[in-house]
Amino acid sequence: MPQDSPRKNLEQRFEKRRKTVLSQIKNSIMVIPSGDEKPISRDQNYNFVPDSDFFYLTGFKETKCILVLKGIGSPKSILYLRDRDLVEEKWLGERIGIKRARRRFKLDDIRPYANFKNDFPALTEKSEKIYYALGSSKETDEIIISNLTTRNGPRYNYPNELLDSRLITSEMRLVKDKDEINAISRASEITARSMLEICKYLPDFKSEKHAASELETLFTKHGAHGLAFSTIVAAGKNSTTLHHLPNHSPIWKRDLVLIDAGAQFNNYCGDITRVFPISGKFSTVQAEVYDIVREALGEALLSAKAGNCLDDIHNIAVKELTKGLVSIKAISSNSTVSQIISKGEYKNYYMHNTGHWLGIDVHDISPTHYQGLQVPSRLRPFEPGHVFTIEPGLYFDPSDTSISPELRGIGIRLEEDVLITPKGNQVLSSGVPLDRKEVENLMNR
Ligand SMILES: [Mn+2]
Repeated sequence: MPQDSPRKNLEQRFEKRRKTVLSQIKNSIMVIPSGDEKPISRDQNYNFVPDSDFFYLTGFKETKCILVLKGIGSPKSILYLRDRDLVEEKWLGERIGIKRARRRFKLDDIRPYANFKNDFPALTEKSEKIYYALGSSKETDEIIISNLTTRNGPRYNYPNELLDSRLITSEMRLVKDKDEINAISRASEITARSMLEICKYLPDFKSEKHAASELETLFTKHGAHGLAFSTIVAAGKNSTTLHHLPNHSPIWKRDLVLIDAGAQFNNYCGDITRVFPISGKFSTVQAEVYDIVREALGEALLSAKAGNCLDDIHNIAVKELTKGLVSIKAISSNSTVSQIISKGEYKNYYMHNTGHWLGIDVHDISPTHYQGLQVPSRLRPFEPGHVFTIEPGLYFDPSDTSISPELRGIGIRLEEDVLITPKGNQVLSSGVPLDRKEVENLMNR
């Protein structure tokens, strides 16, 4: 039997996802724009990134597109996009156009973008609900709102209810299919490999900014398509700022450097954090803090299995970190660990959650319901195919006089990307060592 072409397989995957949506929106319609360009200043725009749900359902990345999934009568999927325009394309690059899109996509209809506004009343006739995420495109917002707002409502034969389309897509996107797992694994591998290669050279770089650029160049060299988020390179006390952006100040010999970065592959994200000692060796106090965070990550990882949830992972990490805070006397040992936790005293040094879902978005979309009830996604039991990060940390403010001077300005975070499997879990980011001695060895290669 001849094999299907990769392109055809790809299109079947997106068609399958659209059919899953269509089976859930009987007598209703879903509208998902690819999103608008966002200006930096004057006539300059940020790099265009398509709306994640739009990408999930089409695999397509052009601006000014609208996917319409119509669950009224016989289910239909329609894509609105801009036709070819050779003058515009001369400036902005080639686009697919109506004719080629009809050949490529497994959609029921392809129509010109400009027609959406006039088509909208006919599209929604007899529809009960519109599923649409307000704010996803200004132009589409306006069309939908103006059609829904009437002084003589409720309307006969047209939808009177607007529901967030993400109620459906967030649930679908939580369990990753084989292709998605492959893409996240690639993004993670590229991130790990690049970090492994760069850490030895950290003492040679002029600044955090220089290190960040070199790391991003390695991502590209190893096949990344982009960045999952703004690269964090934080030297010395900058590591106590959770989302510190790299600056031009030099990296000193005594510094620890925290790198939290992620490559993007096929629009899927990796997200890894490691901490490297520039001198090649952690000081005694740095080593103590590092080992506490390492231990918290190791313990949390043991609980990353089907049936547990992000909250379980967080509670385990908090317990380990708190025990450590007592052992290094950052928190007084007059109270028990559970008392310290219930009073929240550890939050001075650990102020974030221990993980987040990972996917097309680095903080991937979280569903709000489970088995028909409103349930926060941190209580959602893990299932095979869930992918998330585990990232405990400890941060000692440089100006905190309640702790010993040696602790001040130390920030350690360690982060792995984890896939839940039928047997337990698989760490997708294992390419960079975690154990302190091994990290020191990397620096002294
Ligand atoms: Mn993260």
